[in-house]
Amino acid sequence: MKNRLTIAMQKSGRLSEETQNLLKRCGLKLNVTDRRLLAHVANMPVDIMRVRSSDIPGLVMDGVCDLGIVGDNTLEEAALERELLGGNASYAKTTTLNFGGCRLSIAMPEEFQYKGIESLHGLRFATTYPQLLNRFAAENNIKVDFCMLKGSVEVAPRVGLADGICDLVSTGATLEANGLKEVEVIFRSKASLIQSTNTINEEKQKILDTLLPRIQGVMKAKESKYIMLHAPKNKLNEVSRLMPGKETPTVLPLAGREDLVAVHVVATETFFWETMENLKALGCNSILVMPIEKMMG
Ligand code: PRT
Repeated sequence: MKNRLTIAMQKSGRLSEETQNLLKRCGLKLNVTDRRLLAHVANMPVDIMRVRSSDIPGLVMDGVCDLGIVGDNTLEEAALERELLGGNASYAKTTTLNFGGCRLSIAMPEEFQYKGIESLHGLRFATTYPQLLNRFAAENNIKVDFCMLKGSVEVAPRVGLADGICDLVSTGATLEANGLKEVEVIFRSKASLIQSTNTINEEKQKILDTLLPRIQGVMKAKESKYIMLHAPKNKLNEVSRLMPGKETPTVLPLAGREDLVAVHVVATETFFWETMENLKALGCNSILVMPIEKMMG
């Protein structure tokens, strides 16, 4: 594997499909349908190591893998744990990816009288993230106890294992189904691309220099939209001001129309229905918002 770049990704779970899609959109031909831990990319000198999420930070920090895609929650917890144990916790965060969004929150039974962070002092929490919980407690001058659970954390208060929980939340439906209410968000997370701080050889660096701009290009394209519309010539300034992002619009003549022009722009920010309605109110029509597959430059 000396001259092949190794990327660690979650084998199966919430991040695995999005990670595979990202790599495929970067042009990597990967076949991860079998049970193999190591999958070879057919068209690039890249290997994909498919492991549990919690193993990814360590594999990158120890330089076993050159890159890893993992949730910030898992990464931060692992880094804090390594720092505590005096291990190597260094890595470089290359890009925050736009998937895997969630928050690590403290949740208490519905009937709990929450009167601010101090009302959590002395309580016991079920969690998979003791380091992040401890850091939050220390930053807020409270002391808390914890019991480590790697699954079904939400049931802990009901069975008398803990007073509350500290767990990941995305929609909040699981909390609600278990009679819990979110009282404090202690960490916000997304998936990230991380890189080992170990020196790599020239061959691997070349692969990295090709791959990283592609990953950034895919991410940028995912967030961007290509907008086309017809606008009244005398309203061009107002139309330009309504366009999201900082790109300068392209203005093109329309055959046989002196009063209208075609406006094309890449919007790097969310293009809201309200903006479309405001454009229409200015006299624009044929407003099209299209996804972009790849972007570079
Ligand atoms: O199995 P493995 O060891 O690989 O790791 P894992 O157990 O962390 O896997 P997985 O697939 O559950 O989660 C992988 C990563 O997805 C997490 O580390 C987060 O970065 C991210 N993520 C995003 C989430 C959630 N959203 C999420 N909602 N991870 C877990 N949840 C769980 C949460 O623990 C709770 O049980 O979903 C439930 C709450 O969801 P809502 O929508 O009801 O609020």
